[in-house]
Amino acid sequence: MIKRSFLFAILGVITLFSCNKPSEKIEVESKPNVILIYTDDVGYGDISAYGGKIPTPNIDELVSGGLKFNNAYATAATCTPSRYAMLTGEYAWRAKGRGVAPGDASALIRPGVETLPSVFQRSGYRTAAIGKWHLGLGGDEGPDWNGEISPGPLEIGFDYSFIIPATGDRVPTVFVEDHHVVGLDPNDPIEVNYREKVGDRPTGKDNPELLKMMWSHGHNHSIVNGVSRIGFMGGGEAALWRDEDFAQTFVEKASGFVNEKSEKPFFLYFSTHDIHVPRIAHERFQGATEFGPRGDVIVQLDWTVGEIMKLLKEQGLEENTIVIFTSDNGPVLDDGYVDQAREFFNYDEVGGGLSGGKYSALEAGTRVPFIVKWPKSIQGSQESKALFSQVDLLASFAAVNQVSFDSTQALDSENHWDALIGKDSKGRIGLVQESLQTNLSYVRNDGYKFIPGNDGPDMVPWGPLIPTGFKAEDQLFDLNSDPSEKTNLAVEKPEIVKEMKDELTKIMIK
Ligand code: NG6
Ligand code: CA
Repeated sequence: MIKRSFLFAILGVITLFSCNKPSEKIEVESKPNVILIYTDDVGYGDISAYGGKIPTPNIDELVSGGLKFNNAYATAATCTPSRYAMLTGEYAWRAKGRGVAPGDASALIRPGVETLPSVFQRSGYRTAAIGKWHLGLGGDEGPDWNGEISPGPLEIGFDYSFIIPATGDRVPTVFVEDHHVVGLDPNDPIEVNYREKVGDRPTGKDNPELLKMMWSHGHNHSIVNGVSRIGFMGGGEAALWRDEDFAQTFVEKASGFVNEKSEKPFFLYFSTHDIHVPRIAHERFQGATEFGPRGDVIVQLDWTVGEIMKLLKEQGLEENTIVIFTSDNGPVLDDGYVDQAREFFNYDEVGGGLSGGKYSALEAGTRVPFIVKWPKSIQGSQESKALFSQVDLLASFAAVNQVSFDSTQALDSENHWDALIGKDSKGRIGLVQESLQTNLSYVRNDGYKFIPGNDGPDMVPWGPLIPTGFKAEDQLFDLNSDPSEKTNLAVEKPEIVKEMKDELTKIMIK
């Protein structure tokens, strides 16, 4: 009896795991390092190689030395669901509670869930997460800021982590390294509350005269480093970060990780704070452009990429390291602070001519810059029109490493390794985009896009001045001839609407 159930358990495991046919095996001794530079709120038109007005020579060098995608997507128009899907291979909307996470949220990805970093670990890589996290920490009770913070990145496939727990604009305003807040004085414990005031820090609402950057909507709770945040925080004085130091600190931590002596290749999930709000560049980048703080943090982001590439060069690792540069969602101008972004930029330019922006169902919400550089195997200055989703990184890296993954968990991840390295110009057949209030739309590689009719608001309700793309009636766009989604073809082409509705439904009930 025991033997029989054991056998069934083994069979169960075997059927649970699937191994997509790998396109190419990478021999152990030549396995490439992988750095995934995951930027925050960088729009399709923000990088100069994509037409942006702020020069980004270091990022542009990834393009001249690699492959630039024109049809690559984040899975969602906000951070948490995009990151969730990319790291797990499962669209975030498949379960509730994976929207923008508060700063005291419990871990959204729990131990035992299939993840991109665990695929790398099983492939013999050492792994690290450095930068913004925003996927919750701790068990059902939430994170214990004054004790051991677990589960977190280390429990889901990362060997090392140094993170902003949520976002720069949310408390607690401290770094977490592995399981602990960095620099915390045990005699001054941290208290965090998202409903009512705790601690004795002044707030942006009551003491705006203390601010170095005024809030415009939300963001008027505890003041730390002259910036009021979302949420209240008491204590933790010795551990507080300085926003100006984010970029430098993350580069230093990345350098420490890359330079570690090891026989193993590495996977580094390097998730920048730039160019999310509050946009407070280091003093040496303040005024670097004539376009205000948003321009300055783009320059700082470009510097960061330059430093990462320098690090690889110094170590002789440039040739066989895959560097992927992309963004978690589309661009936003006023996202809650008065930082002149609205005066110096407009949505048309930062979205590269696409409509909408962060939060939106329109293209600029999720179509993002996506660049892959790998000198050993990818020729420079290439462009790809392949339809690629960030959710596919997991299956693609599993395939090329010839490791199995749990496809019942990572059920939306497809192996598009060939598209990723420029050998396949088609990519996916279709992909789902998640926008505000978990509304879904669907894009196909023939260029059609379907936004189901819904009763959501016309504009993002709280202040960024971004159209949601929602309408009561179904919408169909031909992105090939109408990339800015101006002409609704739904009435003219009911058969395509029906087809796409059915396809989307099939994916949703998968
Ligand atoms: C919104 C915040 C915005 C930003 C966003 C998350 C307000 C009014 N707005 O709720 O500033 O923090 O959440 O951004 O509070 S994301 O890129 O991490 O998804
Ligand atoms: Ca974001």
